[in-house]
Amino acid sequence: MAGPIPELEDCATRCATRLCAADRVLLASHIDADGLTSAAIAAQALERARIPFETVFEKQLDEDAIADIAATEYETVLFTDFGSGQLDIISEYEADSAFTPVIADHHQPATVDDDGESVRIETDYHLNPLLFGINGASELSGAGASYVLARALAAVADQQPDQPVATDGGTTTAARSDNRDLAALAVVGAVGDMQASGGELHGANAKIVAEGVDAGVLETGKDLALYGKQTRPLPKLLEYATDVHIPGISNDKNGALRFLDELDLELKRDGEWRRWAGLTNDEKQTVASALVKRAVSSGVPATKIDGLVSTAYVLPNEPVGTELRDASEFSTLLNATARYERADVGLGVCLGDRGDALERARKLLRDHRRNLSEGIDLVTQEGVTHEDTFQWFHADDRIRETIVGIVAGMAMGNQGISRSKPIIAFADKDDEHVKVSARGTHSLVREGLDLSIVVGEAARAVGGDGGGHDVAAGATVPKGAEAEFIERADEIIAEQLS
Ligand SMILES: [Mn+2]
Repeated sequence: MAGPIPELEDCATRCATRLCAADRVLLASHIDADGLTSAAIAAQALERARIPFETVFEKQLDEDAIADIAATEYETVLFTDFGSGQLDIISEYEADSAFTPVIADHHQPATVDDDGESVRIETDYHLNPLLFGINGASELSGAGASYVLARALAAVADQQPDQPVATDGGTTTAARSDNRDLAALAVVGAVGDMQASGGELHGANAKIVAEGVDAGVLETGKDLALYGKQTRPLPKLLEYATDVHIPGISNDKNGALRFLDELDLELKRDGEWRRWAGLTNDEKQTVASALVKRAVSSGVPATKIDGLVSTAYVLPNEPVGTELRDASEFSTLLNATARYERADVGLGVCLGDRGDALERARKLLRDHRRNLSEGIDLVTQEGVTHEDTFQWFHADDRIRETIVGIVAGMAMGNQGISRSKPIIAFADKDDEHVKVSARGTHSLVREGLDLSIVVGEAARAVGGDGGGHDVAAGATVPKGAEAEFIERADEIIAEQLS
């Protein structure tokens, strides 16, 4: 049986064969939307292959976490959505025969320094697109790598003659499942890892999408590129859509209402605002054309207007009007569970728990949104301090360090908070450390801003560490080092934007 990504086939089969040889497996995964879907895919594949396993989650796979894993009785550990970057530590345990690692990841593999040359660390069961010429940032996620492994597991387990065939009266026996139904979760993971650049998934991801469509667990089509098509009431869908700013609608409650009112459309049903997913195709067309017309007439450039349409990934077996039906809303729901360290809840939802787990996940997302809006209000009311090249605020313990970066980004453009300067936020991490989060805009990045360098260098200058991306980065610094950090950051940003 051919897998979805030919380049990875041999490696995936080798990993799957190793897993099938194990008495039991410890499954360790990252806590975020991609890591949760990775774990859910791997868990279902292991179960269908009748390999006993237990699942653990880690926010960061650091030395302590790996030591804890090594201290368990498990002789085989499957790492998903992390492991590659920690291969330097993992390989030491492997050399000591503490456990055999099997890795399905898409992050940059760790290297060792050999006389000034960085050398790749060899390990037998390492499934990572980067080792096979496939881009791990844009073409395959951790969930995608796990899916490739799951497909191979189905094929390998199917060939094992001693596997008793399930006789639960179902039409498809678990042992014979080809695991293509797990493609929907792989797509949710990829979307959660922001791999749908330019409005759609590419390369290896696109091949997984095709398998999901074939298996009947995915539908794709061009649709409005707005977040919340399943769950947001129409006026909120338009008001909160800020990726493409449409004057008089985006961020404008009354404007969005007026725009809808002027259309010949039944806006409410049974006293409730209708949602995009519940509109007929004709009604969708009416709204979309009016939206494009408004964008054109208010001078939004054509390239931006193209961005109003993108590929939607729909999970057709989930009920209309729920987060779970839309890959992007599904991944947001999972991220909410991850952000508050409720991986158990996120995993439950991925595994099909539509009762308790789904209820809890929704509550976490509601609470998260409330925390964000309270955070934004706080920053806007208290204002920011303007340095020459950037602006900053210190939230102390009033905004959680896990969301202070998002709050900073969302507050940009509010009263007194500029969009033409980067913003840096501080929040207490623990008694001795402060979390630093920096956010910029794409137009600042085009002018030369690279916040990963700013935050990394300034943090290391004051005894901390950090990094990230050009447009968004973070660091941890010792408490009390903020003033020095600000001074260093000001110098570096000045150089970048000069
Ligand atoms: Mn990932």
